[in-house]
Formats: sequence, structure tokens, C-alpha cells
Amino acid sequence: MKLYEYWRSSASFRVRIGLNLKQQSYESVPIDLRLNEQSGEFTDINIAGLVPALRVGDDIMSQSVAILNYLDRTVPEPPLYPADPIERAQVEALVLDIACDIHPLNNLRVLGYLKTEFAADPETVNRWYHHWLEIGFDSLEHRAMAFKGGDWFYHDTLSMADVMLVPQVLNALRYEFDMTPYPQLMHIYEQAITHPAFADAMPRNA
Ligand SMILES: N[C@@H](CCC(=O)N[C@@H](CS)C(=O)NCC(=O)O)C(=O)O
Repeated sequence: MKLYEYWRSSASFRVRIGLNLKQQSYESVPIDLRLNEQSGEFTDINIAGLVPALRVGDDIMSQSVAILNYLDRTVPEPPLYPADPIERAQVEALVLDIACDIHPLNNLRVLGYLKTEFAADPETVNRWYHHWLEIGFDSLEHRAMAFKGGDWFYHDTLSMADVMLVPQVLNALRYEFDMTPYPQLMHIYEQAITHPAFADAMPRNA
């Protein structure tokens, strides 16, 4: 397998965690977002110009959640979702909270567009970033407590919810977002990054 990725990309980080959890070896193909490589030849791999993408033989998959779901179907252990349909839907909702309602608003190209098309200065861009993160994390903190408030996001069992949360929290810390109002999210993050699958996937080790 070949993973097209950028070391600092949170969507790539999700897939690295999944590959580690499933103990799958892969070749990393770096796509440097600072050099805008995602808009060059890489569009032959993913026409959307976004990392990550995973090549398996002649087949290419995009979208981190689709890739992780593929891994979960092909390598069932350890499972990324609960077996019970209701519980699975609850974990999927946490995944979508992050993948659909938080991450896209703060993506590189969105922040770049604010700068180039609306002349937003760095402080304004930061306000935008923090605003959407605050709305997203406010509800995630409540959900984390409702789902028992243990060491992992959902009922104290490692799941896709953690695979999604950890890169999003790391990204928030990088953008100097105040995590004080989110003690449970921070607790999950801090204990998760001691797990080898998460620790080895951290951007510094990519
Ligand atoms: N929904 C996509 C999001 C992918 C995405 O936004 N990737 C970012 C890095 S985290 C990217 O490639 N950004 C390039 C850009 O914004 O130009 C997924 O989960 O794979």
C-alpha cells in the first residue's frame, strides 16, 4: 500500500493511526502542501487535490474516512466501530461531527481563500478558525461526557471517534486554541497519544 500524505495534515494523520492500529505496513509518498504539490501531478491520484489518498495495487481511494472504513472491512481486528447498530451509528455521528462540521471549515484552502479573496489578516483568519472550532468542540465535549467520560471517546473503548478526535485536537493546539473548556477532550487526547498506534503516527514521526 502507498499512502499519499502530508506530515502535518490531520486527515493524513487519521489514516496513519488506522494503518498502525491494523498493523499494516505501507510506503509513505509525501505531498508537500507548503509547495502546493496537491494541485500538481498529484491530481492524477486525487482529482480533488486533497491528501490523503491510498493506493492498493492499481486501485486508489480518497477521503480519510472511506480509507479507514476500507481498512476496517479488510482487517477487522481491532474493530474501529462497535458491532451494535445503534452504537455504531453513535460513533459514526462523532466521526461526521469532525469530518463534516469542523475540519472542512478550517482547511488550508479555506483559510487561504479568506486571505486572498477577502483580504483577511492573520488575526482575522485565526478568529475564524477558533470560532468554528469552539462551536464544534463545545458539542463534542458534551458528547464525550455523555458517552461515559472515560479514557476513550466512546464508552471507554478505542474507536474511530478517537482516530478522528486526536488529529483535530493536535491541530487546535497548533493554532493556539484554548483547550481549557474541554477537559474531557484533552484527557482523551493525552492518554491516546501514549498508545503506540497514535504515538507512532504523530506528525513528528511521519
Ligand atoms: N475530507 C477529506 C479532507 C482532506 C483534506 O482536507 N486534506 C487537507 C489536509 S488535512 C488538504 O489536502 N488540504 C490541501 C488544501 O487545502 O489545498 C478527507 O478526510 O480526506
